[in-house]
Amino acid sequence: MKHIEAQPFNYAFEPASTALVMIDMQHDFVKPRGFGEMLGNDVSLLEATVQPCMRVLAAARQARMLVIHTREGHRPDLSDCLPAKLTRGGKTFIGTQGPMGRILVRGEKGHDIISELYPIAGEPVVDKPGKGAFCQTDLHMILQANGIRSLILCGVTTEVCVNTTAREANDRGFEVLIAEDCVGSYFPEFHRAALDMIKAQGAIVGWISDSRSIISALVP
Ligand code: C5J
Repeated sequence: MKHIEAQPFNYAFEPASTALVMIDMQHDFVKPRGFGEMLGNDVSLLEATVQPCMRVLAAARQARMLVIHTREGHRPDLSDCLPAKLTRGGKTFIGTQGPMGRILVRGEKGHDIISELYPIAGEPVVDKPGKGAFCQTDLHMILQANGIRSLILCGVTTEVCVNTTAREANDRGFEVLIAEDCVGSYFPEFHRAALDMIKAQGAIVGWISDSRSIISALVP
């Protein structure tokens, strides 16, 4: 058993039964000219997570852990995009043409994972229509088939897709650790509160750590 320095207390894990899940590190959320920026957000807050994510990804690959990537998005005909999601925010963006193709549509550049964190052979990519990575996907089956019991979460955004996935995972019986410098939000106050909620009440949802502590446990 290995341990990662974490809050509210150290996180015990076995690399063979732990997966790194990189959530939605897509152009549309992280890079200028994507969905996030079209909504009026400052994407530099998310870009700051790329370097620490790269270091954790490299360490997980070195430790031969299962690495899974997720992408939020929809079919080109938007038949899997609920009306509420399409119109929420008062203006329609999803499916419209942007500088990197149709917003959050599968197969478009904006929807794809940024080159710095691009999946390599053997790393499953889970396409999800919602915020949580378990909702209407085969993620749970992939984790079960690989004997996974613990998750390390990185990605964006802290209070939306990362938080929803952490809660879904916890309810399904997985141990969840979030790397705080590897997750980001357009709203710093939401980021902080979202992490505090996870670790409160004796890790009610999971643990919080950082890239340095995770890497030193994975590749001592
Ligand atoms: C959002 C996400 N924020 N990946 N998606 O709409 O967090």
